[in-house]
Amino acid sequence: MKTISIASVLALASAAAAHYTFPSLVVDGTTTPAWVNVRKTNNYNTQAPVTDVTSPDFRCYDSETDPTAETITVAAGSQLGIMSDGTIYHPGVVNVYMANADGDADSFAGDGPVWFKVYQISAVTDGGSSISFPAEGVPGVSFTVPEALPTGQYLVRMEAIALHVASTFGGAQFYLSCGQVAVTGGGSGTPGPLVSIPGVYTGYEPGILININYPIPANYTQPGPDFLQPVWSG
Ligand SMILES: *[C@@H]1O[C@H](CO)[C@@H](O)[C@H](O)[C@H]1NC(C)=O
Ligand SMILES: [Cu+2]
Repeated sequence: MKTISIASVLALASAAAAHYTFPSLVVDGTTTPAWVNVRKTNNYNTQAPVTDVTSPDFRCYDSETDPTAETITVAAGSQLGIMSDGTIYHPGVVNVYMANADGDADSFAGDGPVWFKVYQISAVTDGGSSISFPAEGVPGVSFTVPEALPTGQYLVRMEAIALHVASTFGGAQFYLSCGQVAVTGGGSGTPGPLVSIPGVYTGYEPGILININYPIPANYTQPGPDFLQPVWSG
């Protein structure tokens, strides 16, 4: 008879619970309550990732929740954080995209080439002897809202790409959500390059379709619209 130890049951339970969502922002150092300033995602219960980068849910993952979020004010030049409901458990990388709502963020769908990248955390490689993921195991991320970002309402889309089973097509797991912010005191920059989401990835990018275990990648190419200008910082 095979006995199942308590330890193995706990290990299974924690493996199943190892996914995550990003339900909160951090504004002026305060973490906002879950799903108040972030549009509630379909996986608010399951925490399951998106794996189809062409799916409409790849944008804000809210096709089943029909969410309304409150738009929170953030000053250009200040720190904006995005928090998970636990930690970014899996090895992988992070991108944060924004899109100008050109009006009210409540009614802004984010269609078309309107998204630009404002922040990323990539992998660290050293020619093939090791690869590490600075975003692994952290509870959330924080970045500076560019001072040159024009005043107005925006969607802020968090994207954590888990790469632990990314060696087959569709294996990379995307944990994502969209917050709503009103940027004040902004500048007159022109954010870009602009991409559509979905559309920004095919799933075949070297940083998405990748075996991170063997052989150890000698280099890592962060997924995103423009290798030469990876993030728009104003
Ligand atoms: C590493 O660099 C080579 C040469 O530029 C490129 O073809 C390959 O896709 C890169 N690998 C990754 C994992 O980004
Ligand atoms: Cu997981």
